[in-house]
Amino acid sequence: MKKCILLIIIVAQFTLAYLSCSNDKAEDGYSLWMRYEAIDDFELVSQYKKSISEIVVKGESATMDIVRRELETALNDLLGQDISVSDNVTGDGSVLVGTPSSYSIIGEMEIAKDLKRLGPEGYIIHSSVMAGKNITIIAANTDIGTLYGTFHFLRLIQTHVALKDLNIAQGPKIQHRLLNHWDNIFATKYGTVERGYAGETLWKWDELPKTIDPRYEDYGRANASLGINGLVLNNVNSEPQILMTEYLEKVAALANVFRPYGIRVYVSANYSAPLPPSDTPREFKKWGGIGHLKTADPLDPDVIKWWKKKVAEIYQLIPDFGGFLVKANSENMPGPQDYGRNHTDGANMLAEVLEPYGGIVMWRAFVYNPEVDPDRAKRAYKEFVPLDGQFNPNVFIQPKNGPLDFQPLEPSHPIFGAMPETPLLMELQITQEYLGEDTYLVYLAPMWKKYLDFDTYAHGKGSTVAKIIDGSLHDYSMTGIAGVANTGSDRNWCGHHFAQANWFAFGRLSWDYTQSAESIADEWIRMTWGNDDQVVDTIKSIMLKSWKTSLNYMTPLGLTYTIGRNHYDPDPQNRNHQFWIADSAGLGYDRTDEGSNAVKQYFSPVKEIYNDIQRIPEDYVCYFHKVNWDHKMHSGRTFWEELCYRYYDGFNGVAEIINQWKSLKGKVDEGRYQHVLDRLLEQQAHAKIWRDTCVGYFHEVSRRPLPEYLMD
Ligand code: BDP
Repeated sequence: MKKCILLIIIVAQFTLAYLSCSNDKAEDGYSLWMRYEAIDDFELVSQYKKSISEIVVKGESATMDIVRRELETALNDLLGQDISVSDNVTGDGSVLVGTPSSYSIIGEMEIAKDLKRLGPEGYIIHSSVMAGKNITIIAANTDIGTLYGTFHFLRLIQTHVALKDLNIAQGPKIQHRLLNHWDNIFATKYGTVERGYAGETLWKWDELPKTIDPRYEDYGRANASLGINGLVLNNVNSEPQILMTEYLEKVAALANVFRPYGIRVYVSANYSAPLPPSDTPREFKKWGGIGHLKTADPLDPDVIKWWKKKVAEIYQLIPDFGGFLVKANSENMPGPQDYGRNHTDGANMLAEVLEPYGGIVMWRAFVYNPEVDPDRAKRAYKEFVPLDGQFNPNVFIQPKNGPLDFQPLEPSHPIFGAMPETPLLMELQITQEYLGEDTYLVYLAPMWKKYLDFDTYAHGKGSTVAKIIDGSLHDYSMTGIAGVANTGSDRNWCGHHFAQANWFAFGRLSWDYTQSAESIADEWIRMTWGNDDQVVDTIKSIMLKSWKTSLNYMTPLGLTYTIGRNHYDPDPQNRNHQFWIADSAGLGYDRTDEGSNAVKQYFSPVKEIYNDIQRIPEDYVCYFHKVNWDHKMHSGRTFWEELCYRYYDGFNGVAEIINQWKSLKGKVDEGRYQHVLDRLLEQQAHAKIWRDTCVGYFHEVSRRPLPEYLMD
């Protein structure tokens, strides 16, 4: 009988293993990088089973319950067998999770010394011996730290790393790692997520606070797996109603879901909130408020009182509320300048009100008032840099990565390095507003790395943007980074299956920006698509070339804004004389010392290099120079030929990607395979439109012949 049962178990195990590695398993992308697919390498599984025989999670809290649940589900799924959960280490192979306060023995161990320097969110994963037993310990100073450590530990298994002699100690390099949701609380002309391409907003405002969609929990979990610790829930073009009690109760309900995942909630506040409601439609951009005051002047005592009361109400409902994100005096949003005050007056008033509760203000620097300077690229710097040192300590200034907007590529924002007394929180865009929305496959980490690694020379060589935002260059009192979220109600969260990689990469880089775009891609692929060598190598190669590919058929050589008003189709004709000038002499925007002199906003030697057409990196040449069509490029081609070459190269790159993707048929699940292929084919058709429209237009303006080799 026993033998018979054993046989049944073995057969069942083989069948299970077979089923789980066959590629017709329906996958819809909902599980993201937490698929916990059963490992089909029996050798590896047996090694893992030796290191993992039981789970011992010390501590009672909602977060520790999540840790327990995550470890149990993940390990059972990955290893294909039930892992026992014990109260104490009973033998070799225990995975022990805890903090010095939940399990005092941890505090007495050697690793406790390391824990001290890792801060509240850091963790240690260590192969240890306890009471003569070989165990793996996941230790942290706080419960949240153990959750982060747990996800790291599971990542090792998901990516098939051996669990021998583990000695991992990590803490985040940046304190505030935030997603900015551009979600509207009411449906507007943009749909319910501005620049969102993955369905509707995740927040079901109508149902909250009574009904809690189980998806919120999954969202918290996914973000925690990346170390994201803050969510700004609503659009920077903020509807003032978010601050009404009715909505704050909804916000509080979301905060309750996210709290055990280490995530604080924030809201975008509308500066007009103290004013009475306006019945003017939003299209006219005349914002009213939710109050009854005649003014929203930050220096008016009644206005201050109004905000104090509002903030007290918020903290009553949400004791760990994060603070406000504010888009003021930008794109018709109201702000202190409407009352003759400046950004300092505006931000500091809110900061003072939030300060007693530990709240912060994130004041956006995305401003481009034409009265400040004829060159849009110079305006934010000119408005903000003179105010350095005048903001309260709990104010971040939040610029975008580049000075214009989220273009496929721009130079780094010159503000980085120029505000040593004011913490700068960099805003990146995860959603692909200017990069093909949910149609294009574009992996953004290589672009973000370019910004993070950019050397500003603010304090000489090595003054990278990363060192500015992590606070080490200027000794900032607080540090932060934000990504405009690309998530929505689509079943796979992000629209395009590959857009998940950008959410993942943003989180991973926020935690540790020293990781390479390649290693992050490697992790994501293994966790999301599988560990098969061919799958990993092919997808990685696709991802790493994808951004350059789209860049080349959209805005090569430092061009920006060749895109139409819908932010999707090409429309160079209507952008000429707006963001660059194209005529029979050449193409670009003269920002040298003979032009707008935007180069002056950078430090030496960057400014001299950008000023010199021979030395500037060619990727930025049209951004800083009006380039003569016959200018000789490094390739030996003329500028005109190079421009055409890039457009064609970009288009050809998509064809190459499609071929690579096709080689994976049968290697990845059919559902996701076909979904991605369909989008790639759509991308290819659109890339052709881009190439032909742009080359055609510049051909007409330049009156240069099309290079012959392109005619075949
Ligand atoms: C632009 C977007 C717009 C945003 C704005 C911003 O087109 O939808 O409101 O940025 O960041 O890129 O405030």
